[in-house]
Amino acid sequence: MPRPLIALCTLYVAACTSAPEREAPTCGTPGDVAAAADITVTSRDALVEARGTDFAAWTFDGDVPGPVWRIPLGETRRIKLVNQSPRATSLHFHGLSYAASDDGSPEQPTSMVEPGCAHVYTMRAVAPGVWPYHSHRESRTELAFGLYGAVVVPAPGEPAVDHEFVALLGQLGLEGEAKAAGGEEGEAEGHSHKPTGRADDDEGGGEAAFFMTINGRPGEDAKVIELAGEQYVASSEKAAVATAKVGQRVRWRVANVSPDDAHTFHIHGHRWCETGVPDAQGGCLGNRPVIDNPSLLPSQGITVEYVEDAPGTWMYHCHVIDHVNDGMYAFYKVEP
Ligand SMILES: [Cu+2]
Repeated sequence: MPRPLIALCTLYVAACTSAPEREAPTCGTPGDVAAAADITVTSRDALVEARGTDFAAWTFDGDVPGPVWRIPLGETRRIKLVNQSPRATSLHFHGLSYAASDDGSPEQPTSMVEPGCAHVYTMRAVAPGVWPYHSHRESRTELAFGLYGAVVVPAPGEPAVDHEFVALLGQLGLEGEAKAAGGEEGEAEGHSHKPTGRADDDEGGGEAAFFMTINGRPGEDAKVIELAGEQYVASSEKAAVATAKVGQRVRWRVANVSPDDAHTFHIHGHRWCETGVPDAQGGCLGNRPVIDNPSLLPSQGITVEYVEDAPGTWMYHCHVIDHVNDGMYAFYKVEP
């Protein structure tokens, strides 16, 4: 019998004689389980293939990263999180406007979603940008094991582009730490272990997995996320390559979703304005500088835009070389 039940039975002997084997979840917002929403997302554990191993990830909708949503400026979305994982999870949004009760942090307990429960977060897009979201129960571990995604709020009047890609710079696992992680005293059964990333992480022993990733995969297994209509779609094939043609206008939505590390975003053979797109003479609006390797601290995002002028197959990557070695790179092909 789980320890919490034993404790409960000590207090409520009579009740326990007829109590069911399993504790019913105590939901912070029980009415939200059946509530309507514009978007529904499910947290659940899943295996994610990375460099030939199955990484035991914590996910939104079964993959890493979770969905990328597009919300027009000024619009509101009711986003429902259904928790099918064995531990409490939440949605905590950057950059959007919301009531404190939808913060998705332990300080707002009704916005934390226990296993088997649901919560509807009401989010209003008030500022353009690429904004990460993540579970905020234990953010460091959750970001490292996959519980993140992003919201894109397009700037009003921004020009249509031929390709809009998303690149979320993150990781799978916590380098050098996961192997030592073990059960936590006092946690309820069913979520008593910290993840190691190995598919067999209940068995003990072996090397803990760790990768630096773009869109949830190390380089060899690159995943491309591209806007198709009003939806961001992730590639399903292995080693996907982002593609464009000379003369096309290309936009990247880039964000750092690592818990601790700063990243940069560099595309070989390319450069762009810190804000906006270079004019015909290569200058930038307001004399802002031309750059090719912006820095992103954790949970910062940036929009990159240029008119394609460089045929070839190019690597794009974080320029912290240790991160490249751990997998934070992918490829971009420009046709003439
Ligand atoms: Cu990096």
